[in-house]
This record gives sequence, structure tokens and C-alpha cells, in this order.
Amino acid sequence: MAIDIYKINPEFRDIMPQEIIDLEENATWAQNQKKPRGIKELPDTKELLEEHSLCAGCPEAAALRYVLAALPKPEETIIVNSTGCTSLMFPHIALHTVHSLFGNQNAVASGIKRSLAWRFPDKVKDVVVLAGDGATVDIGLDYTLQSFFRQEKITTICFDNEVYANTGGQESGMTPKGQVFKMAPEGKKFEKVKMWELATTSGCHYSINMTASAPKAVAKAVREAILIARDIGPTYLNIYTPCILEIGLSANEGLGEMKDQDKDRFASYKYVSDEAAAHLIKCKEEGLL
Ligand SMILES: Cc1ncc(C[n+]2csc(CCOP(=O)(O)OP(=O)(O)O)c2C)c(N)n1
Ligand code: SF4
Ligand SMILES: [Mg+2]
Repeated sequence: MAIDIYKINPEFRDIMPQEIIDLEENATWAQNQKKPRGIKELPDTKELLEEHSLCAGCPEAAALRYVLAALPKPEETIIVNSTGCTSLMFPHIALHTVHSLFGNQNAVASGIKRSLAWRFPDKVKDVVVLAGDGATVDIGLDYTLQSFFRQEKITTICFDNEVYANTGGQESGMTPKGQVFKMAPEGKKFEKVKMWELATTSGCHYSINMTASAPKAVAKAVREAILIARDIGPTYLNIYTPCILEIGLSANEGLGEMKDQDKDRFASYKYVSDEAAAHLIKCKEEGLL
């Protein structure tokens, strides 16, 4: 039975499509499962994004499902999103989300985390930022870094597609050198910013660079990052979710592109602070991982 976070107004129940009713009745949030939730539940979890308005085959949609499946406490999680292709998915999930003004998502998330800690001191409340590279590393970079400097207990997930996709293809700091887009015809003049290293040197206790090619690996990273942020401090995940539209791939080619980049620009990078590593051992002993 679903937890009480998603309820249809009784006045409107008779005009609701069946899938919305299913969502209310069959969502699996908080079924008090003994084992941590995970990828295995994707095929039959109702609340995990069945439809979306992204391009067919967009890796962002698949990656979001992996993220959602891995949340340790979805009913107590608030996802702060920013404008971009990622934001098109959020109306389709049964979860607390906030769509902040483009770029200031980490400032908004910091405020939410602090007020929830004050309002519900005895409850676990996880705050996760999920936004594109334009929002996280370009226009919102200052807010992102300042939240790391302040040691805010939030997880920041950047869906790095190396472009401002939603506005038609402008380059971002995360675009690789030489890349040409429809609205960046001269080609990027400098190398891709290594945001995962910047996160480490800016105070994150856990920082990863990876692609979304392997669902279980994404889920593991998300879970670890959230558990560390909950008790220790800021964590950062940089996940490559290529914009197949902008790089000229068809709907079934996104996975191949991510697998290729596993060995190249997104070859695995992982930093875990000593404090965070000790915490992960504790979480494992407590059955949270
Ligand atoms: C304050 C503000 N500035 C600019 C925009 C325009 N805008 C909307 S989406 C977007 C690009 C988003 O790029 P990214 O964050 O990389 O996400 P993607 O679409 O690539 O997933 C921009 C610049 C806006 N909506 N609001
Ligand atoms: S424009 Fe690119 S990032 Fe946006 S939905 Fe389409 S494929 Fe995905
Ligand atoms: Mg982008």
C-alpha cells in the first residue's frame, strides 16, 4: 500500500485516469521493506516516472528512474530542481519536488534543509538537488560552490549532458573542447571543467564522476551520497546523460555513447573523505546500504 504522500482529492476521483489511481493505491514508497529499495523494484514501482515529455530515448529519463529507485527515504525526500530538460520529468513523479529559479537551486535547497531540520528535529529529511550542467556548473556555479563551502548537508546531482539542451544547444563549462552545437558554431575553446574535482576541493565529502550506463552503479552512488549528506556534509554526483538530440544520435544510441564515455571523459572518479568512509561502514552495519 502506498504511503500517504500522494492523495487524490475525493471531489475529482471519478474523473482521474486509472494510472493516477494506480499511483495512489500501488506506490511502494515506505513499505517498510527490510532491505533497501533499489533497482530491482523499477519494473513494478508505480511512482517512478512511467511517462515523460523528453525526447524518445533521452538518457536523462532513465537516469532519473535509477536515482528515484535508490532514494533511501523517498517519502522524506525533497528534490530541488532547476529549469532544463530535467525539469520536464518532475511533474510525472509522486515525490516532493521544488522547481527553483534557474541556477539558484543549491541556495534554495540549503534553506529547505535548514528549515526542515529546525521544524522537524527528530525526523530524517533528505534534500537532493538535481539539475543540469548549465544550472549547476555555469549559471548556478557560485550557489553550488557556496553550498559546499558552507558544508550544507545536501546532495547535489548534476545531469551532465555537456550542453544547455533545453534552450536549443548552447555550450556550457562542461562542454568538451572543440564541440560545436547549433547555437555554439565556433566550437568550445577550452577543456571541460572538472566539476567533480572542484567539488572535492570545495569541501564535498563524496564526489563522483560517472555515466548513467550502469543502473546499479548509479543507484549505489546515489544512496551513499545521500546517507553521507544526511549526517556528515555535502556530496556531489556528476552523471553523464548525453543529449542525444544535440550530438546527433538516435533514440537507441544513448546507452552506447555512455558506455564509450565510461572509458574516456567519464572514466570513473571517486573521492570519499575519511569521515565519510567511516560513516559508510556504519551505514552498512545498520543495513542502510
Ligand atoms: C533565470 C533563468 N535564466 C535562463 C533561463 C533559460 N533556460 C532555461 S533552460 C536553460 C538551459 C538548461 O541547461 P541545463 O541546466 O544544462 O539543463 P538541460 O536542459 O541541458 O538538461 C536555460 C538557460 C531560465 N529559464 N531562467
Ligand atoms: S533535448 Fe537532449 S537532453 Fe533534452 S530531452 Fe532531448 S535528448 Fe534529452
Ligand atoms: Mg545540460
